Amino acid sequence: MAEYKILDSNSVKDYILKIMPDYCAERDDLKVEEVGDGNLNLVFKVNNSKDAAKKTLILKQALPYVRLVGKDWPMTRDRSRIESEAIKTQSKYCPDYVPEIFFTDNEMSLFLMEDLSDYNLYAYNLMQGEKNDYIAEIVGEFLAENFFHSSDLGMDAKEKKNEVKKFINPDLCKITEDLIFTEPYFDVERNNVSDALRPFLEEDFWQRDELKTEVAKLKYNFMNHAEALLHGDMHTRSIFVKDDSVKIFDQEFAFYGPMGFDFGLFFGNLLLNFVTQEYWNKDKAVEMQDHIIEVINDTWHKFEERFLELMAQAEDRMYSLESMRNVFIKHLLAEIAGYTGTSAIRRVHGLAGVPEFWDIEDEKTKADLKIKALNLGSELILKREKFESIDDLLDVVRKYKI
Ligand code: SR1
Ligand code: MG
Repeated sequence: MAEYKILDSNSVKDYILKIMPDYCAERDDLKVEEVGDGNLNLVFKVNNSKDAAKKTLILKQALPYVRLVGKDWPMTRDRSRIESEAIKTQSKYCPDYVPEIFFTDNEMSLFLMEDLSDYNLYAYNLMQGEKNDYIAEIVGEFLAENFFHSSDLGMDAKEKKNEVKKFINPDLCKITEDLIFTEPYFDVERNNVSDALRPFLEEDFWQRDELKTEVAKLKYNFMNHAEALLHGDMHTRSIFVKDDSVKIFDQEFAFYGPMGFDFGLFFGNLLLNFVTQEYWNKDKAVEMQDHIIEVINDTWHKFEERFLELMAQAEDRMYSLESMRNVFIKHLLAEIAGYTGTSAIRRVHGLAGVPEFWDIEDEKTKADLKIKALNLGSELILKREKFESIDDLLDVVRKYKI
């Protein structure tokens, strides 16, 4: 294995020829393009222009810093190991729902995986008014299988503790701790606050002391509840869709944390899409909002059905108790509501936003929709302990329909 160096389109060719000599006979036949548009890494698309039988590859390399900000924000390269390990672990239970990994080089902080560029990012589909009806079933199953099998409910206790160790991811968790659980609640430099939104934040949102207390509790739970292997960044642009296929990718934030957090990322980002439908799909905003509500409802029900089935078979007889199963689900639902709220709020004015807001040109329209998202997120956080069912949670969401 080579010593770490940052690759470019040219050196990727040398690297591929070295590790996969059979991939391409002539260096000039290799085509390499940097296609990364994320906040953290380099992503190269590699193909053999002379041999269509050779699959296009994606090479993802972690930089020693945050790409979005630059060298002033150093970042561990170990995230590359974590990402490939997490994908491999998740593929044990759901091989069809994560990208295939062909090769890993931890020294170079990179791995090679299948090319999914014929897929679409789920968030953009929804913004364009496109529905993917199978998504709820797949995400629900993915979460149920992975949460059960990576937790003490479905894994030997000693083995699970070793897994927790393997996925200790302090630097990436710190990003989440700061960007999701602290900064949006204060006037800090890294936030992205427009003049149109500032008065609401100063006079209202940043004054919400009860909300801050509840978010502090959610933050503490995030930092201290090593329950299951999480994706850690499972928003609607970490999910690719094509026809009836779904691929969940970008697992570099993976770690052992509370199950409700991944759900919260998915649902929170769906709600940003929900709130902005009146801008993106004026003619069918109501239809799309109903669809998003249905996706949340169906994802939860699919999860609940499969997870309870698995829990009933848990080897530890304490965990298969019916009373335990009921308490578990009730607690999880409240946690999900809380993390749905925090995940929506952080994308409104924190560092690293979402296309649902970026691309709205009129600042007043954008601020009004952002205020809606902040109020919806807050309400979910504050009311979370009262929810008895997903429908109770969705009743709050329905109040924000146009
Ligand atoms: C500095 S990283 C900002 C965000 O990008 C990633 O995709 C995560 O969502 C992180 O919070
Ligand atoms: Mg990401």
